[in-house]
Amino acid sequence: LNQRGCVVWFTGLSGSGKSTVACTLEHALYQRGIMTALLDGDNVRHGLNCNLGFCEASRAENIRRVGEVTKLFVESGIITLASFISPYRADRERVRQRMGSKDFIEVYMQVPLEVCESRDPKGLYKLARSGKIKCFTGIDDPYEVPEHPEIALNVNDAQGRRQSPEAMARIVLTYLE
Ligand code: GGZ
Repeated sequence: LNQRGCVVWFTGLSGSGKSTVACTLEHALYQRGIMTALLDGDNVRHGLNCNLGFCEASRAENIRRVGEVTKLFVESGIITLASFISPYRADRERVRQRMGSKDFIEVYMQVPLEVCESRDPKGLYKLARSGKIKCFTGIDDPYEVPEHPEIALNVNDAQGRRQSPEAMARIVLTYLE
């Protein structure tokens, strides 16, 4: 009955697996009877942030609003999972400062662009390469790698094998425990 809130903030390229791991982690927390909230582009950019695009200022505003929403959740004692590219270090750091550092767990999806691009689940990289989408992160828009993330999740494990979303979620879970 004694649950403290915090935000687990997933950052990384499109196709790096942020939402998949966040969803897997949410399921694991749910099974332990822990209340969670999951915020990602799908449920935020269609509603709260439907007026925002992908220029630097819009991304900053996207992350700022999400940061404020996660703060409200965390203050209610909820473990909040946020899954956003959040490509700018300054935007992520601003959320961290707002939250109070101890409640902000930055999880960097350390997946090379080539891997994300080869997955291309929505065909967006293909569109970006052909110039049909402009300012696509990793192609013609920047991604600033986290310098001191609490957790960096590598595509491969120590033996060089691809890690499953379950294995990655377990790493975060162990950290939370
Ligand atoms: C990056 C874009 C873009 C551009 C549309 N750049 O793989 P997805 O589809 O489902 O996730 C991406 C999502 C990124 O939204 P975020 O709110 O996470 O971005 S940020 O944190 O930078 O504000 C991708 C899709 O939106 N998408 N255009 N130009 N991703």
